[in-house]
Amino acid sequence: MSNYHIKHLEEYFQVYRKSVQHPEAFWEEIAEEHFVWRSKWDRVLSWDFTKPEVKWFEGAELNITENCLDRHLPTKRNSTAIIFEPNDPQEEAQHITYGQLHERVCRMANVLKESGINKGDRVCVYLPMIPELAYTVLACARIGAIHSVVFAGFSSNALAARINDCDCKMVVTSDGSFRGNKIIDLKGIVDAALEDCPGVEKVLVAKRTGGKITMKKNRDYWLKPLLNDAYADNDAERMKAEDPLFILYTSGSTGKPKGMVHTSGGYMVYTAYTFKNVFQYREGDVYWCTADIGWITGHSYIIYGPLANGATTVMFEGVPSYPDYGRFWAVVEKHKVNQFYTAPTAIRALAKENLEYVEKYDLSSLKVLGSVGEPINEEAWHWYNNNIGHGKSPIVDTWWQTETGGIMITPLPYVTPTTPTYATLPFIGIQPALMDEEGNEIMGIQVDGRLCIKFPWPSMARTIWGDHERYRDTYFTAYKNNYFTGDGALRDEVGYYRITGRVDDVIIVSGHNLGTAPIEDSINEHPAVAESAIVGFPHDIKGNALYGFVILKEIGEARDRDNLRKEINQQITEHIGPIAKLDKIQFVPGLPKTRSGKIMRRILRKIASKDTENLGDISTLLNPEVVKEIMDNTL
Ligand code: 7RM
Repeated sequence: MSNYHIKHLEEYFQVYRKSVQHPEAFWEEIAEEHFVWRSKWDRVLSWDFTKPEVKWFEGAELNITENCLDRHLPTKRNSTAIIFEPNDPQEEAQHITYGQLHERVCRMANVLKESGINKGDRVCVYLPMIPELAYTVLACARIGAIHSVVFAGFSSNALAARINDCDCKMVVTSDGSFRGNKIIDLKGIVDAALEDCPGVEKVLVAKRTGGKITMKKNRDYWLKPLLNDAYADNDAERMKAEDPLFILYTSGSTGKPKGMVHTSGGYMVYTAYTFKNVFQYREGDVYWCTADIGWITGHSYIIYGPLANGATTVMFEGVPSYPDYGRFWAVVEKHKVNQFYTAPTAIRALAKENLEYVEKYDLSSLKVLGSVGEPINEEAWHWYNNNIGHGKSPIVDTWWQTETGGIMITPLPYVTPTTPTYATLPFIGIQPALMDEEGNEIMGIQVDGRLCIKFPWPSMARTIWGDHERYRDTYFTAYKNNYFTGDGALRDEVGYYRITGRVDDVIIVSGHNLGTAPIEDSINEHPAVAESAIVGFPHDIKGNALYGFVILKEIGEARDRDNLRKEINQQITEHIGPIAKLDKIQFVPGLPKTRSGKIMRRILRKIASKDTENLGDISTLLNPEVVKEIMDNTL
């Protein structure tokens, strides 16, 4: 039996048991048999959640890019590592082989070194989804520089804050980016940001749009000529397993963004192992994750996890709606995608559109469908299952976080029977716990509580850059000796987990704890509803009452609003009970979303409570304009 590739349910339970009973022996075997190390560890794991301190494979040396690139060369030099699918479908896709990827990463590594970047330096990467983004991230890892990728949709202020927080010496960017029919002047945004970033010495600029930009003398350099002049070979730096690999910022509910620090060895082992099993990736498959590399999903499941397995990974520059709403399915057909991984927000947006956009394409290559980022509501799940998977491709609803580095609770396709809205079972090695408000673990089945993790796993973030205390306070103080996720979850009668949303989304109405997700699910099942978000607002008698923001589908637009309100509440009463009925229902054109597609309930909560003096920073929203529109029409 190979513990590396789990193929049926008994095997899952058997390997799971082993992984929690003998975690060190278990992870040692995975690490030893499936990766190359320059030197072996002295100790598999040492940990103390009170400090908190976690070390995996201490004493070992490796380079993650040797595992992602060099070791595949003997067998895969001419196999495709990355398929680059451009924004414009008329532009030709690029099939980048492992041989080519290796060479380009080596050249980029040499460029970074010659530009004065040393091991341990921070490099900010502010690039669109073009191959240079992959080259840069991997080149940093190759020389031991710490990459900090900032999603290239963030504003200059947000960019400057992230550059300064970790003292980046360099920014790698492009002249501009293509997104749908828009061209964005990325270099202009970088120039504005750098007015406030005295520590940045050099800017390397990839050419993408050919737009007019200004190049600052002795600071800005075009990348292409540097790459052409660089040596095509580069000896990977020996890195310690616990050396930082990257920093990735994630926004907290308050305060400045947190620079989560991930390290090399454990992150590699866990992302590779989860990739193999969660997507049941087989030799020759084509895998596509639609996330941006600016998010953890892109780091772990476009770059590191797939490449560590020698997989073919699609990198898509565009958006789901360009040139029309069929683009995802056109790409699936074109590249014969076998595993497709996206977010519920994208699924809901596409489900709103005419089915003809789906039916035009041959989706028979698909074997596995994935979902990540927020709870997938039941209606979206069925739409995905019926129209994309044709009932034949299991849906893996994967729960995890920037902080966890890799997928934590998930079905394994063709292994774990799935249930809509359930992330199902913990991945191998993961020990979840549900806690009550007093900090006691809730045992048994058919219970709900706050989701914690009791035992370290290899890819957990080790600290917040420059603020270890905040790391401890945020994740390790609420529940002693546990990592607190910030999410609520329930465990059903077979032990499956359902994530009910951030615990700050729990609303207590007349003493009843109501999770937002099940109520939104119920609303979304109404045929006229496209999407919804509910929040609580103060109520004299109930403590809190529920306020729903509802986006209608086209068919709903023509309907009588008061009737719709009645029908929605009727439906909630049937699904959940009268306690979950909404006091107010406002029909809105859109919901305020973060750039990774999560609804910003914080803003809706303020609007519902008529407390709009201080909405906080809304500049990082995907659609700040919708906020005013909603405010002007509050009930
Ligand atoms: C991977 C990612 C993390 C938060 C997390 C949850 C929510 C993510 C699911 C989910 C329900 C899921 N990282 N979340 N996946 N909720 N079901 N399958 O999204 O750091 O950006 O966000 O996202 O609340 O804590 S993240």
